[in-house]
Amino acid sequence: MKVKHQPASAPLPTLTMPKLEFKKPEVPTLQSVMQQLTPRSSFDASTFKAERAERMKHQPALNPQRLAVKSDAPTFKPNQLQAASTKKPGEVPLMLRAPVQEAPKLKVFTSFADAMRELAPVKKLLEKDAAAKKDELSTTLLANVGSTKTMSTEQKYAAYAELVKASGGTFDASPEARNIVAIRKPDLVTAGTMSNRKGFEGHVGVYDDAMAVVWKDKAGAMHVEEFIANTDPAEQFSKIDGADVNKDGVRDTGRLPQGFYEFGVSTRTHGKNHEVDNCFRPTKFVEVDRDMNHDGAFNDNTRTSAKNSILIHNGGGNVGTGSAGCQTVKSSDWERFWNAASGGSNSTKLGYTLSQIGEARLAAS
Ligand SMILES: [Ca+2]
Ligand SMILES: [Ca+2]
Repeated sequence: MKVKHQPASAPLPTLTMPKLEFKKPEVPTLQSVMQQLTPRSSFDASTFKAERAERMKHQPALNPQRLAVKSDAPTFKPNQLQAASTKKPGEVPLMLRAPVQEAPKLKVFTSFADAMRELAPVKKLLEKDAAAKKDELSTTLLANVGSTKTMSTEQKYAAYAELVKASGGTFDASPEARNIVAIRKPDLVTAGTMSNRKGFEGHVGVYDDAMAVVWKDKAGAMHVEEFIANTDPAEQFSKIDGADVNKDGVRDTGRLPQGFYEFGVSTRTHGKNHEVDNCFRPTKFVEVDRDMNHDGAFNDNTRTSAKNSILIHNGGGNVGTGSAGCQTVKSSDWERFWNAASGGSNSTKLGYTLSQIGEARLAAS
């Protein structure tokens, strides 16, 4: 083939560059991440209200005389639920089996003093005639659980560290690492006074649990700060936030079992104005004991996942504990708690130990 020679003077063809469009890579925004982490942040208020009104219609009151109104839906034991959810994966997921922090089976102490006395290293400390020290924590609070009031900071540090170990946990004694330790006085869901607040009817819960933040600083000095807290769900919020495990149309309130859990600094979105608050959130999914027969007690032998919804947060407000299962610190103590707990060198992954004294019983049992 003969190539036609083009004279050098001929104009060169004009080349046009294809227009390049640079697409911004899709980096998740803080908001989109928060929406994934915090289901309530994506709430549409009107839908939420309508759904809640519908749910409330089906909620039996937690009044023992009205408990005769029972659902015909079968109740499941945890192993049955697990079998059901693993056998037929296409069906309604009755239970979410994600990586779960297993709560170890623990001895239930009858009192804080009992717990402390059983622990040999602490026994020595308690036997010492410790000089009475003024404690920041209200005396009424620790009256429920024995008292650390007369203990020195070093004794308290040792006592809480032992309680962490006795609860199957790992106490982090590295410099500036925080440990959160709670002592629960268990309550029925019906604890506290009754609220008639629209959409939040029910008992408001009580702050009768203790929480402590325990650490050693860089210089090796021990620190223990104690707070008024709550670790039990309250009826007025559990109706709104609990999961309906057996799909009988009634939400099954969940309570975090005693044990050792890993939490990290996080935020939560709440309220009608979608306020964003600091909180601690579990780093892995946790399981909770469900009140399947809605009598207010957690003796139903049903433990299912609550994903990472069990937070440690400000109880907020003036009435009640603000908890549908979360671990809440009384508002007046919150700022001090947050400053003590979140400033640690291990704040993204710190141990939360929940110990328990006895078990709440129904009047009839
Ligand atoms: Ca309690
Ligand atoms: Ca029950």
